[in-house]
Amino acid sequence: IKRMKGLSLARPIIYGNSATPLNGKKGGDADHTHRWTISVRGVNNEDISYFVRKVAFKLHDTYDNPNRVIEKPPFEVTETGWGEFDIIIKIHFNPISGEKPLTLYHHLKLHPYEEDGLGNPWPKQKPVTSYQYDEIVFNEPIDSFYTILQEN
Ligand code: SLL
Repeated sequence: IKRMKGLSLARPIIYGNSATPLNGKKGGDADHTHRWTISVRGVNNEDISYFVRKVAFKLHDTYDNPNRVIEKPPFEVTETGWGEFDIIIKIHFNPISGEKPLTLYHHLKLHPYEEDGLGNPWPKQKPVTSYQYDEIVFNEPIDSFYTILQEN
């Protein structure tokens, strides 16, 4: 195994959630108030599967099968529910890379802030989003993985 000494490469990702109130529409259970999607994706929806092998989303234990492993893009989970909680996101990289999985945390956001910052209440039934930009840095990547990163 040859490593690219002194080199590092970064790849941008966006992770987080969107949520829409169900407004009484049929969701899952009767007490569910929102439909939401948690996702890990590339900037401008760039396909990240050349370096991401799979993504595991660990949901709250109130969900059936809370560990959701997504093996191909889009790396996302859509659910309905009633509450906010922390989602543990574990990104597994292309096995060629030899990189350890990366763990990220995201607080699922369902409810908008109470006001818009100008003193006006935020409409309760408006969809909300909570996304973060991040850069995954690969330090001294294995040469074959370096080639894959550069070619995509
Ligand atoms: C809270 N600490 O109390 C948080 C927990 C859990 C939300 C929120 C489950 C949906 C289902 C669901 O929405 N859990 O039953 O499938 O706010």
